[in-house]
Parts: sequence; structure tokens; C-alpha cells
Amino acid sequence: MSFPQASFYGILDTGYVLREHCLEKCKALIAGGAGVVQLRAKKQSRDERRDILQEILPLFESGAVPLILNDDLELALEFPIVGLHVGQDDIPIEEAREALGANRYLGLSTHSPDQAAGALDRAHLLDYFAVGPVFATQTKPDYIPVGLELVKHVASLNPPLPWYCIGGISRSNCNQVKAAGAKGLVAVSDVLCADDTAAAVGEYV
Ligand code: TZP
Ligand code: MG
Repeated sequence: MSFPQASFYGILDTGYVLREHCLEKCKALIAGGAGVVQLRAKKQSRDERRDILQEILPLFESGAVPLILNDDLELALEFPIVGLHVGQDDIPIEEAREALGANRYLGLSTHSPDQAAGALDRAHLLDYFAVGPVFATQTKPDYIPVGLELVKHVASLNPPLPWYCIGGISRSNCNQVKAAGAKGLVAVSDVLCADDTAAAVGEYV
């Protein structure tokens, strides 16, 4: 099992998608060519998150596109094919890896050169890491943007595992992020708020 370094990583974020549109938006992310999909359902209860997961799970059963759950280890463990994404303030990756075992994916958010170095130091525990927010974003308003400088810095380290740039990325600025050395991009609001999410993802891919 090796995690893909896809050109586009999609996030089904319930801050932008009504419950009744989750399945359709998730299908659109995959149809557009997202190489990974994360469910990010921060406002929901675990039961509500489970309900969304159960609905979208059949889309991932072929194994072609990994499904990652944001920050709910216990719920991820209920589903054999679901991986986990954690932030710096969530469960430590040592504990998460121990609980997940070797056969599930684990990703980590990083927001500084030190945190990126920490991800590289512990690359044996991780399947991928994310770097951001690159630009200011309403999706994660309390974070200071890391800018293209951190993208360039991480690219210069030539990470031995997949990594994704995230935060404030849109179809109009993504070329700058690519030019800074990004391998894979995440855009949340830009594709989820597009009328045609699949077409928007397709433009990135
Ligand atoms: N982590 C860092 S920035 C971010 C997350 C979840 C939000 C990205 O959302 P958008 O709408 O693509 O700026
Ligand atoms: Mg978190």
C-alpha cells in the first residue's frame, strides 16, 4: 500500500456542503479526478459523521481513491478502508499510528518549517503531510498564512513521502503554488462552491 502523490486531493468539508448534497459532491470530487478524498465534518456529531461516511463509503470500495477522515480516530477504526488526518493539536501521530496499524493511511497538517521538519523526521509513521495555509482562507481563519516561502522550503527538502499544499488555493493562484514546487494541491472552497465541482477539480488535474 502506498499513498498516492496525486495532483489534487479533495476535501468534502461540511462547512460548505449541506448534508443532503454530500454524496453528490463526493462523487463530483472523484469524477473530476481527485486522487484522495478527505471527509472533514467538524461541526457534526460522531453519529452524523458516521452517517455521512456510510453513505460515501461505497464510492471508495474499489480502493482506487483513498478515503481519509479528519480527526476522529475512533470513527475511522470502525471502517477498515478509512484512513486518518490529524492536526498538530490532535492525537500525536505515534499514538495514531499505533492504533491504526500499518495498513491504514495517516496524514499530518504542518504550518511551519519546524513542523514540516517534524513530519520528515517521523516520515516512517506517516503516509503524507500537508503544508499550509499557503494563503489566507475563510476555511481556516485563525491561522497565519505560511506563504509560498514555506512551499519552496519544503520542496527544497525533497520529501520522501507525498505532500500537499493547502489553504486559500484557487484556480487563479494555483500556478504560483506549483511554480513554488508543490507536487499536489488541495482546494476546498474553490471546488465545493463551484456549481460544477467535477469540472473545477478537472481544471486542477
Ligand atoms: N488546513 C489548512 S488550510 C485549510 C485546512 C483544512 C483550509 C483550506 O480551505 P480552502 O477553502 O481551500 O482555503
Ligand atoms: Mg484537527
